[in-house]
Amino acid sequence: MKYNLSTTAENTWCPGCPNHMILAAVKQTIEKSEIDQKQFAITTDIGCHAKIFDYINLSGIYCLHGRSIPTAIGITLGNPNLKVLTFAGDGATYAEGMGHFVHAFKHNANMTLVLHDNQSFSLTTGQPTPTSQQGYISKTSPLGVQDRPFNPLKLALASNATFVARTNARDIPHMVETFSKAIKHKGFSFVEVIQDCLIFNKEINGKDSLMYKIRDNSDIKVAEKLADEWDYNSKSGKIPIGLIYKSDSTSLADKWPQLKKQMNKKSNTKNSFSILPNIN
Ligand SMILES: Cc1ncc(C[n+]2csc(CCOP(=O)(O)OP(=O)(O)O)c2C)c(N)n1
Ligand code: SF4
Repeated sequence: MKYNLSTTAENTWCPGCPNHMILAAVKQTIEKSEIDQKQFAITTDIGCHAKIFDYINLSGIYCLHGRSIPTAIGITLGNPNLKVLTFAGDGATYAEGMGHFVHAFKHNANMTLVLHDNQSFSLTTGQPTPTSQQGYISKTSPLGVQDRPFNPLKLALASNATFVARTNARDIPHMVETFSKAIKHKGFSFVEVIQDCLIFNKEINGKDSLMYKIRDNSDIKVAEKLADEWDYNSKSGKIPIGLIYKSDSTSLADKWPQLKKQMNKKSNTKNSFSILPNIN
């Protein structure tokens, strides 16, 4: 299958930003999938991560801050045959979009959330997010962050997630492996990508030596233990990466006869997402 995933948009990510590697891994995942690129649709949030919208030649919607998940769910309802990917930041999702994040597990629509977690609202110059570590000094926290960070993986598991994974933005093969599993999952797959920001919240960067790869897991008790191993607060402890939890459960499309009927129809890419133009 031939792919044309690049665009001519000027790339304004900082040189060396791991977002470049996430983009490369997403492109490789799509090429490896052997699925027609017209069968993919994306939504992006607002933030450094969201510029991926301009750098990958896929149809989609560049959403309001915190709203990329419900928009993606809407796309799956409009055409359940599409492979829907959402790109969002830790600020966007765990702050502004938190309600949508939690409910996404409940709805369990067929889609993948790629969460670029750099523990900072980077596009707007480094304000702390819900996963920023205690003591983080920024323009809006001159005395250091006082609150404890929360753990999104634990929250996902407590919200009945059916697919929770974590990967490393500096490890392209691991991202490709993890994203490939995520896009095959029936239901809502959540992949948290641990990502350094080279400009803001630099003290939390460079955690590669703490990361270790796990085998695919489908035992909820083991998943809870794995999720508990790193508290987002410090550079101590171990950070498990890989498929933390997967279970089979009824997806949103399976619950609705109308969507099931649509899914059984042979997909026609002309009808798939043609109201939204490709960017080149
Ligand atoms: C409702 C709303 N609140 C705040 C903003 C301002 N804003 C735009 S991008 C951004 C930071 C995004 O941070 P994050 O989601 O962590 O992504 P990153 O830039 O780190 O990739 C903020 C606060 C906005 N556009 N809309
Ligand atoms: S500010 Fe940080 S996240 Fe944004 S492009 Fe630069 S290095 Fe990447």
